[in-house]
Amino acid sequence: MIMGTLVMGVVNVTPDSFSDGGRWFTTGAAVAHGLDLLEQGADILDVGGESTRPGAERPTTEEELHRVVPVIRELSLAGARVSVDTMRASVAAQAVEAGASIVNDVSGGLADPEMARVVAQAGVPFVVMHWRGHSDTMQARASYDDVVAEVCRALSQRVSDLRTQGVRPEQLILDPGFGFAKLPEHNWSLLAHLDALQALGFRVLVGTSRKTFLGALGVSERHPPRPPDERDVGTAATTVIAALAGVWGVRVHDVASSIDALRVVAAMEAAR
Ligand code: PMM
Repeated sequence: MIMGTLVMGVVNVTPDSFSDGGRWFTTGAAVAHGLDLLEQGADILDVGGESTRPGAERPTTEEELHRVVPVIRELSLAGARVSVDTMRASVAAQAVEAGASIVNDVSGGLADPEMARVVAQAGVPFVVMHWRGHSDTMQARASYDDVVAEVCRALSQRVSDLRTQGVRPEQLILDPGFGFAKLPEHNWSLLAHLDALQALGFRVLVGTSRKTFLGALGVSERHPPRPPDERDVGTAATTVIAALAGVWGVRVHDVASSIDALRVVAAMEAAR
């Protein structure tokens, strides 16, 4: 941890994630990638078996389990703090059994009515992301009058619903859901107003890594939008913004550049 901000490294065990789909698709490759991210300084490894890119098809539960459980088991045995990125309660339960100590649900418990019960029983931290529907339809729902106020209101509603379902407030980590039912201007507003999210009084996770709104900067006739693997410098800049806002963690693909960015912030803060 640098500057009080944790770095969560992404381990996508999927054939089709938007930025790294297929690269770590076998158990061995995913575990090796996770160990590499730990070496680079990741505090948490976020293991997911379902791509949430717009338009992606969902794997079956069996397929998702087959993808993530062996990877979680091996990385946990190697001493890593692991989160499972899933919308399915049964996957979350088996992931926790295999060693995951955080559940990261991009639907914040909305996609599976059993999720709240599983998380309440497991007692582990629960990342609740702002979500308006599965990836096949989410961009059609990217309409807001005041995105910051509406995301804060929706997350507050999730907090109270989850509490009535037995999840304890200290388990909750809130995430505004960059790129999920959001147009570029919505993502920029949320990034500019992380303080509003922090003011809800919970830990906050920021997941801007390699997202489309970063690739769209500086586009001109001579410069087409950047592909995902050329968005790490932009991502590291958002890590600086998130750290200055005091967030709990950033979820990133390229751990090394965000660690460097956090070191810059820490050195600057130490000189104040
Ligand atoms: N984004 C993706 C997947 N999981 N989880 C959280 N909490 N926040 C996010 O912003 C988030 C997430 C999509 O990115 P990927 O396909 O590259 O993993």
